[in-house]
Amino acid sequence: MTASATGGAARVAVVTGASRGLGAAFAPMLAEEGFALALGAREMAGLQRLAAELPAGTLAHPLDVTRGDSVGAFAEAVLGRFGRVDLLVANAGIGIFRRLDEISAREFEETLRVNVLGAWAVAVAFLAALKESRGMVAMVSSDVSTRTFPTGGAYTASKFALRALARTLQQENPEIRVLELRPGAVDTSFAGSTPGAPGKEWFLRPEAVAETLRLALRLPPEARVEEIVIRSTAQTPEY
Ligand code: NJP
Repeated sequence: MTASATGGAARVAVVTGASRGLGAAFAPMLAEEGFALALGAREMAGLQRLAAELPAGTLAHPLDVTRGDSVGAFAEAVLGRFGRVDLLVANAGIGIFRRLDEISAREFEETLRVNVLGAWAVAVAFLAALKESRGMVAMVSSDVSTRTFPTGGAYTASKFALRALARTLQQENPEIRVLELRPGAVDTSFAGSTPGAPGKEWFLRPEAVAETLRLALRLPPEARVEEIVIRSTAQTPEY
């Protein structure tokens, strides 16, 4: 693969859930690191606003990770445009927080469909390209992928499952590197919250999580960082 096939960029990064929040913070960091970018989410307005601030050639394409046809069309557009993928940031995710006797089947199912099956579908769609480039998958999981709390049953079940998915993906594909990136509370629109709302002053800024991914990307290729937990110093450390 030549650099001209990637519009001059040596490496290509795909970010899912890039219309806002963490995904929108990963993108400029990755552009600074020299990646050409492919951004996916359902809300095109957010993707296009972000792409307008990024280098020309950034691809903004609709993506619903819960729909196989959408994942297929997205992967086709990315591979058609760039011909390679070096980094997949599987970041799209939702959070619905209710007690187990209050959450509906539809809400539980949607949580698993986005956070687990969505990440699986996207990873599989780009797997051949990632193996060819000996690339990296960063699964954006959570500090709660190893612990539970009341009202977090559906969400933590999805992130425990995502952790299992990340590890199995790694075991099955030694050519690539799989990172489980595990942020604590981050000031985004997550779970219907408002960025900058009162009470969220102590949350991590999304840019701090992006900087964490940057550290992992800058390590030598023989170094495989398997997981990173990053939390605000104001958050109680719970292991
Ligand atoms: O949340 P938010 P974050 N298909 O709501 C997209 C994890 N995390 O940035 O489709 C494709 O601002 C949605 O796009 P749209 C969390 O579990 C967070 O904080 O346009 N994309 C938007 O771009 C998640 O995995 C915290 O609605 C879909 C993005 O996902 C990741 O961080 C703590 C989609 C969500 O942006 C990013 O979440 C933690 C679909 N079907 C883990 N559904 C935290 N913020 O405190 C949603 O431990 N998206």
